[in-house]
Amino acid sequence: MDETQIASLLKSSDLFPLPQSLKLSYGTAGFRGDATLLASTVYRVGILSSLRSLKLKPSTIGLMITASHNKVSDNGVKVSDPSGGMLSQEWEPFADQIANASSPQKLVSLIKEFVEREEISIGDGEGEVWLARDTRPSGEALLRAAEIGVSSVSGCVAVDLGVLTTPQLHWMVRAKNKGLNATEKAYFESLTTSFKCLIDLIPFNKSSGSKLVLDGANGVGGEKMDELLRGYLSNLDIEIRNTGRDGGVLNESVGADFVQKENVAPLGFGVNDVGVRCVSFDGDADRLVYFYVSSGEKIELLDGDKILSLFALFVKEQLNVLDNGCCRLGVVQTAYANGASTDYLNGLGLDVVFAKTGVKHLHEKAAEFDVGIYFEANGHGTILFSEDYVSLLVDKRKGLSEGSDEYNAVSRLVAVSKLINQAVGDAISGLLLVEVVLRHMGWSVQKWNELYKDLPSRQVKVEVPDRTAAVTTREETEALRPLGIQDAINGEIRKYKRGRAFIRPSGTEDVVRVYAEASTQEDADSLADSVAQLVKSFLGSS
Ligand code: 16G
Ligand code: MG
Repeated sequence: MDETQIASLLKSSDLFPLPQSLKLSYGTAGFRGDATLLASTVYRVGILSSLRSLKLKPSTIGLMITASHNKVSDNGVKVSDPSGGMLSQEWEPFADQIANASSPQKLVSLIKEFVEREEISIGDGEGEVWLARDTRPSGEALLRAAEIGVSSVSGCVAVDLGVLTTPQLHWMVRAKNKGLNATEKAYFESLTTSFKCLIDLIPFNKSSGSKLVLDGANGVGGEKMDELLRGYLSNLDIEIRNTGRDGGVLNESVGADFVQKENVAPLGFGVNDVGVRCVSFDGDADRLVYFYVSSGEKIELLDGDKILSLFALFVKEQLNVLDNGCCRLGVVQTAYANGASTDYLNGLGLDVVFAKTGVKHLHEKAAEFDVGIYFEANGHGTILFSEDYVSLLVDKRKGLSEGSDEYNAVSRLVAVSKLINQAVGDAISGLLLVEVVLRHMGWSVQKWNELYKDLPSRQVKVEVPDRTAAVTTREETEALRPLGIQDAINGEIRKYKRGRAFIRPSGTEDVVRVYAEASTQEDADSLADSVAQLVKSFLGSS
């Protein structure tokens, strides 16, 4: 790094002093916190993104400003790698170091050291970072901070894409680096073409389907869905509520996280909607859950596990037509997946594997298959198709007669690979695929819900002096530390029919989480309580 570069970094970082007492960790989903404290963080992540772009040149990196389902006064920042996936975990420690650097001098010396170690050549290359933000009012100013960070690295430019959903940005970054058309219009067109193709391939029931009501969480998802419906899919019958234009507050008693955690209808939904198929997005539209109001405020929730099961069934049906089509199909869940869903998927003869909580971990496992389907119970997930497998399908189709069962099955799989976001979970593309599969099966939301019945479950969180004292196995199903706690938990589990429980330190909050399920709600509650007691007695309560 030459003197001019060092001077430029020192000068721009003076504009963004680190607030006192701020201690951040890149965590499972980037940096998050109170928006008023984040300018220095976002500026520094701008620098990191430029360095990443230079390291992998020629490449475009994505930088998204969002705090997803968190409250509106929070914000956050995360980075998309050229593949459209999350920032490589190898760079996370550097992200933590620079975000917490106490002074401009310290910051610059960390950068200098890193640049040397990683052999990044600044000055002779061109770097590019694409920036986007969700609808939070703090987003615009934070985006300016990111721009300054990006352009303080010599040769790097920031491109402001304005308001987008998180998965749109990931999709566009991926497309750009593959040399494809990478505009928002191209995103909408790709979704529209593959959706229409799948609808045309529905064997009998070509009805346009009954109305769907979308809860947009008062965020970017409702807005973008509206654009898609107006501009591209005008004959889809979807009513959008909680658009954010009618005075509602982002994520406040609305959205996928609220509906899934509280198991109640979001604001704006109630008795008039009994039995109607409804779907909730989260604040940046990378999660979705379906539900219907059963009576009053009560809902039946169709969470990520149920969406996963629906998708797995559909993909498997196509593969069966092809005699399994030489395909290694796998499904990936986390320890939070309801045990009934895992039983169901095993019953379909599927290869079910478990990953640690957090999208990047599920994504990595799913990518090991030809077709890997992953979902967290909270509604984040997608279907990954390996490029080799898609090429194999496309070649295979050439030898099949048009309109044959095999030809149609191959065409469906190829269309799904284009519809469903290959970079990250995407509520808009997930919604379109659920709608296709329901029509394909001729199913109502109630019929879909009957695939299996969720086991009653309970989640609680325990505040402890040091959550890192709880250490788990890789898949988080068992605790390795504190010593002895797992035996004690097993002792509790044995007391209940179909009992299952685990603990894990949260990656986003200063707590240890407890999950329990059992054959009745009372048992699940009581198991959760006794495991929470164990956490307190082994780790102390704060
Ligand atoms: C983040 C993760 C989500 C995970 C959650 C767990 C991403 C994009 N998001 O929101 O996948 O379920 O953290 O939170 O990776 P926890 O560690 O506090 O339980
Ligand atoms: Mg989200």
